[in-house]
Amino acid sequence: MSEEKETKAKKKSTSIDPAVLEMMEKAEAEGISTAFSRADETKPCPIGHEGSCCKHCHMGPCRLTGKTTVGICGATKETVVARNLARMTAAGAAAHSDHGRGMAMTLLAAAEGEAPDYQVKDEKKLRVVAHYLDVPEQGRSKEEVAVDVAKVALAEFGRQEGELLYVRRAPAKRQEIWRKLGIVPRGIDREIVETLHRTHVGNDQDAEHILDHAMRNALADGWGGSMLSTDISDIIFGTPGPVAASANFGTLREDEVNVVIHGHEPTLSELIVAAADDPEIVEYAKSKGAKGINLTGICCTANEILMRQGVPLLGNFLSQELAVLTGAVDAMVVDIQCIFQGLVEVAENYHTKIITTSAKAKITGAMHIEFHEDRAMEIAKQILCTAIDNYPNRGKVYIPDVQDRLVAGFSHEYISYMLGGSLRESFRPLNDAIMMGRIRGAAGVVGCNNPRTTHDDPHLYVVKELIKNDVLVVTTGCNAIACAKQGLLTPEVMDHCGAGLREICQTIGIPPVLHMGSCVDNTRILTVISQSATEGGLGEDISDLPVAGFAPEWMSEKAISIGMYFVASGVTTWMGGTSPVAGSEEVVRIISEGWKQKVGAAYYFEPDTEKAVKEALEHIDAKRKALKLEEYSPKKYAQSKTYLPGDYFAPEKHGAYSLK
Ligand code: CUV
Repeated sequence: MSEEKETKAKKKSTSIDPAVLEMMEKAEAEGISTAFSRADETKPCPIGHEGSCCKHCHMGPCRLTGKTTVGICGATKETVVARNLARMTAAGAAAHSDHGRGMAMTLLAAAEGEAPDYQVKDEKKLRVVAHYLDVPEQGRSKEEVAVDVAKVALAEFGRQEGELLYVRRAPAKRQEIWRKLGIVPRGIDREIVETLHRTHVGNDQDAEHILDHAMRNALADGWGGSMLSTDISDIIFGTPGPVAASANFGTLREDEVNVVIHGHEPTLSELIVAAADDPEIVEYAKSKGAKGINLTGICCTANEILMRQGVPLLGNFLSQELAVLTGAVDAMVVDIQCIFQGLVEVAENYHTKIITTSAKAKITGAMHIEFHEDRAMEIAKQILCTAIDNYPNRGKVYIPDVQDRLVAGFSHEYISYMLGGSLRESFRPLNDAIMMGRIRGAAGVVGCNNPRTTHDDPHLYVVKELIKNDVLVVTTGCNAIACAKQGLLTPEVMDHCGAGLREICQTIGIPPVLHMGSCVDNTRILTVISQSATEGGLGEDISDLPVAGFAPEWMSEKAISIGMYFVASGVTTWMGGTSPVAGSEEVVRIISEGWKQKVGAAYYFEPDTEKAVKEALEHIDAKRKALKLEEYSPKKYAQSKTYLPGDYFAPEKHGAYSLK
């Protein structure tokens, strides 16, 4: 291949996002290192990559490869691979659950009057959550209830015995399965600590046994820390309902102070959104020559403030460094998780201030303005003023003119409301549509970006194929952002979905791809499927439902925990990319065939995206058959519009929207 052709092919395989490709060219021309270029330069260690490296003691690391089949202690490949997967689960669960703990502490501080900038915004949800947590609420003020809800929530982290209270939100049959297997999570922290204990040298050395506990640990995340996080965020900031917004680099403004919010928690970002509306702050921005303040977001903190405030999305995980390269970002405010240390180095070439804000996460070389909830608004304003002061330091600005529209904000409360109206909120119409075969099934498509694959390509492929095949898609995290950037969260997408699904979506008035929020909000999906399972007509348990899970471009340990709690809850899940358990066929068997027997669902790592979708559709059809539902026939509800491979719904393909 000629050099030019090779470069073109390489560029094409980097991303399907035109704005990202444009910015990549700029990075290359300026010789700036990004995750994309570093991924090219750094090959993953093949032994660690497949889970066969044990570095849990200082006799090693033992690399179980070639003739070496056991570690110094005698640990087998099965044990080592299982340990590594369990530890990934623990770290992922710890990250999400600690975020949940933070939300509970904010609620407590707010209710006790120690965080005056926060209030209970959604009292209805507070009272519903009180009921789940056995907190009496009748005849009590919302503050009284909130104090108790926060305290009970915090106690769930330190619970030593019994069962997490939210386990009762799962269908009865599912709870029985967990009890029979002895994997009902006790306390959130306890399960995480126990995973670390069991996987310390010389403890649990039976792969299946290690992995049973990994499931318990993941369940503590899904039905514990993460679910509490979603609920309490809704209580403090409001339960989302549909909002229209826009996405991609075109959400940056040349003539306004651009503040990019990146990370995961809504606590500070919500206040930044409020502070940006303060007339004094706006005036201050004007005094520096800007027309105003423009907020746009990256990763899950962006999803949080999109869902509740309609703040636009700049991009997902792999867009973070490229955002700085525009020269238009006056401050990037980060809190926790998914933040590249590389941002600081990129920012050295531009005027952008990278501002870390969490007491848990500093980055060498970044500015640190620590966030404290008792002075929340004051700090939010201080951060905005720092960005405003930086506006006059801008050099040349380059913003790709790429932007698409989106509709987000589909909380489970809203989904059930739109299905039945306020008097008859229920999942009945959804179940009926599935039973009739108009909707073939449903799938959650979630998770990160990973520079080891073409950015956003597997995400988009999976979603498009599913809706074309009459599968309703719910999305969160970086998949949701990928969908947003390519116009998949718009009504126009209806033309690209199967006729049956289209008919239902048009009747109910929803898009076929529902943005349900951030990664902790995957628990909204657990709630939807639990309610769908208990509604009737589709079996009695989550594992009876014709549903599937996907994380086509996962990279974080949180995604491993999420995938695992979906499987342990009964949803067969396909993770994309290469497998972190490929080092042991036995572990691969345990988490697929083995778990199918145990929990009624399999955990697959499948690098071939087409194959994964095909298998998932077969799985959905098999579930339909087992339920004795009408056989799904795509022809029954008129012909669907044909979709051509490579036909992404990029703005240029269906007419660019200008929202400026
Ligand atoms: Ni929490 S965990 S890269 S932002 S989805 Fe995006 Fe979502 Fe993965 Fe991180």
